[in-house]
Amino acid sequence: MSEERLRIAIQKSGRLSEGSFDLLKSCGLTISRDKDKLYGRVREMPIDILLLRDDDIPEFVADDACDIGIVGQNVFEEERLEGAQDKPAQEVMTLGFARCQLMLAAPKDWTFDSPTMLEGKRIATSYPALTRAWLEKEGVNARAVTMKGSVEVAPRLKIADTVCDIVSTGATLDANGLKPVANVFSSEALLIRNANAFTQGKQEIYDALLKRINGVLTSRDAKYVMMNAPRSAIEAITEFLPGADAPTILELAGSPDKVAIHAVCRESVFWNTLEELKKLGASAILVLPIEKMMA
Ligand code: PRT
Ligand code: ZN
Repeated sequence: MSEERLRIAIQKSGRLSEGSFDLLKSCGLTISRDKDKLYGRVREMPIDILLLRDDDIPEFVADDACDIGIVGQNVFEEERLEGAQDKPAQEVMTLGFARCQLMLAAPKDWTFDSPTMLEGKRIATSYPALTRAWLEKEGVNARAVTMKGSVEVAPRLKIADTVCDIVSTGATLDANGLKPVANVFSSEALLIRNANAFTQGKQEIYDALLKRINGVLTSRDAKYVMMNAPRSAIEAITEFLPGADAPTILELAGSPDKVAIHAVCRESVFWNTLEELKKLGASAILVLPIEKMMA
């Protein structure tokens, strides 16, 4: 039986891998793969996984070798600006992990007050297209020098005056005597797809997977919040609940002045949220995780 299968490209190992595997797992997919192989097979749905270097993912998806893929926005946008493909892959949605920033960084002893300070300077980067686009937007005439790795050592080696590199905690810059001075591009993991229409079979698998991904993303920060509160405080509490739809209000037996309020909060519920709710008169506040959610 020839069954159509959707092919997904994800990073084999690196900073996108764990988040990509976790997302697929949260969608109820188990991937059987040999450790060294470049290929995985999903048991629950007709889906194959190709494990690649992140830089190859946009091209594999653009070329139809894979149908969809997960890649950093930084890599996707760099390749798009370079115009590497005739018909580039399309962005579907951001996925909320592998967040980082492409930052312009300068030696710590620089007093950096404006991008015009970069006029005539050499900037070492693995992202020359993104860097040039930013320089153009800022109206600065500087040179982007392409380096594939160890960009942060370039100023010390006098290869460049400054760098434009990916920053997450900032520890690497700090250890190399550099400080971030301007955000060139903010990035997170991105779902991309081939630009051509899928066959009906593939489209059905894609739609089913996308529904699950959406469900996972919306329930990730969501919490079910329950509390008791004075009837008079319903409005104030409802307004305060982060990202909540209309809450459910329930009678409390034997307490005509009090109600139970139940709500789904779609944004993070922090300790200070609970403290504020308490100030508004809420008591017996419970915050429960939501495992799955589908609109
Ligand atoms: O082998 P392959 O080519 O697949 O992987 P890779 O080594 O090219 O990429 P990888 O795994 O390092 O990163 C994949 C993607 O993760 C990147 O394209 C970004 O979208 C995202 N990401 C998130 C990061 C970081 N955080 C990050 N911190 N990519 C790189 N870094 C590096 C950065 O280059 C610098 O060397 O980490 C260092 C800075 O980290 P801090 O914490 O010291 O600031
Ligand atoms: Zn890479």
